[in-house]
Amino acid sequence: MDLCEYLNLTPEVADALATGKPVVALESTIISHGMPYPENVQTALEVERIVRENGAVPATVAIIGGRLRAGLAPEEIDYLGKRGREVAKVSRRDLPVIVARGEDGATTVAATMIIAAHAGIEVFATGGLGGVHRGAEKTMDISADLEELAATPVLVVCAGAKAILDLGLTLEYLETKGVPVLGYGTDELPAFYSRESGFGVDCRVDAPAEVARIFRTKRRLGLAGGMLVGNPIPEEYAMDKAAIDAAIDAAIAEADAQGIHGKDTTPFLLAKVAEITGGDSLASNIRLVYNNVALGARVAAELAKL
Ligand code: PSU
Ligand code: MN
Repeated sequence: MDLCEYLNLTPEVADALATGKPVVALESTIISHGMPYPENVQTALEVERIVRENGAVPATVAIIGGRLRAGLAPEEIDYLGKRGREVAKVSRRDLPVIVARGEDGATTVAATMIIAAHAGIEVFATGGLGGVHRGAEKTMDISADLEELAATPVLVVCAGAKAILDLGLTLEYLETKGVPVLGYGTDELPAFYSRESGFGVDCRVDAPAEVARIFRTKRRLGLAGGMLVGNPIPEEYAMDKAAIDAAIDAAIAEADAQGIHGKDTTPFLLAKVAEITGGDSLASNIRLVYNNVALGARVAAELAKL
């Protein structure tokens, strides 16, 4: 028995995969732990609409009642969004526990990649990636997302990573693990709320077809693992770097003071930054996700031709 025995696809996703139509996986931790209700549910539903508008079938990934799912009904998205942080945040190590107990889980980038790969979905779009946390030389807090990119053949489109992480160390880790990091229309890894980070990517790409060709070539070469595409937030929604950096510094200080650690760190920091910046960071966050899923759908459409 393998993981597929535990997996349910919606008829629409199953049909798209069987007939070679483009499909884009979407994660659910961003719904339950990454944004407040009701914006999280509105965003998740709008994201599915944008994927369709750009020519692909959306497959929101989660665990419901112990079943791995690719493709959710709107009521299930609403359920995960309403329960928010009461839903278990599920990364690779949490999968067996939640499945064995028949519980619900919101999947991180890592767990979404695992489920997408088993379903046969090659493209996954989200907001931000987990990575090497600032101070990781002491805490060893390095997201399992990075190991998953090293191991699992899924292309991840994101807006880079928030400065709650050490972006330089995150890129070093990905380099060590042999994960290609592409910049979409940029030479730099985007810093989530802002377009620039000062850290260079491996290669700049300027068209969805180019991204698709590189990913397909990676797989044909027999190289294990995934690939990362950093897609900068549209200029008009980018935030002032000084303001967002100050909010992030304050959030990290608060997390340290409260002794937040382990899987709680990222959700805590995300919520704190949103609180400190008022609605501003949430509005930017939503816009960059829309931008990423549109690109993901266009890349998936190109990949389907190769
Ligand atoms: N970064 C964001 N928004 C998010 C996350 C990260 O800007 O919602 C979520 C993603 O699901 C990611 C997870 O996979 O947090 C990483 O958590 P950890 O650092 O505990 O691996
Ligand atoms: Mn961590």
